[in-house]
Amino acid sequence: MTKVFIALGANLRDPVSQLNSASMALAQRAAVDSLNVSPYYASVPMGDVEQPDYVNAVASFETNLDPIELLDALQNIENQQGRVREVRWGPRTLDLDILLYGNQIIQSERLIVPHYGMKQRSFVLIPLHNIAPNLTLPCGTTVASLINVQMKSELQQLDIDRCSN
Ligand code: ROI
Repeated sequence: MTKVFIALGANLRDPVSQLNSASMALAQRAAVDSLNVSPYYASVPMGDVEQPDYVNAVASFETNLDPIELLDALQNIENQQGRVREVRWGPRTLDLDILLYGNQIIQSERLIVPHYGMKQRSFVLIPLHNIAPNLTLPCGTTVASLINVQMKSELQQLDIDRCSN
């Protein structure tokens, strides 16, 4: 079994419902009782494309899937939830990114892990820190050390009933 961390993001078609549905779909791929989902956060879109605010979260679970099987499973979930994304850096119904696959460093054509942008993104680091406060990345850096005051000001925790299983 390997512990994996997945970033969830959505900004179209009721983003909170998208994340709830995705969490339930992830639970079906996760080892029993191993799924953890962070609080949900509203976050201002990163990038220059004019688009609605995002809802972001991070999930972790234990899995027997190898990295590419996991990637395929995530893309299936995105597609099942009717993912539309025409514009690069544009809005999407659901984005599921592998942040971490155990302590592995993966650089293949389809998959780069750790996720390339995760060390700079408040909407990844803060929910990741919520569910794994003592986590160290494969490069040796702790998640806690990457979070600054500015990042905390970029997110607003949503006070809603989220799906935790
Ligand atoms: N911006 C935010 N705030 N959250 C995201 O999940 C997100 N995803 C993206 C881009 C377009 C880079 N911007 C984002 O893919």
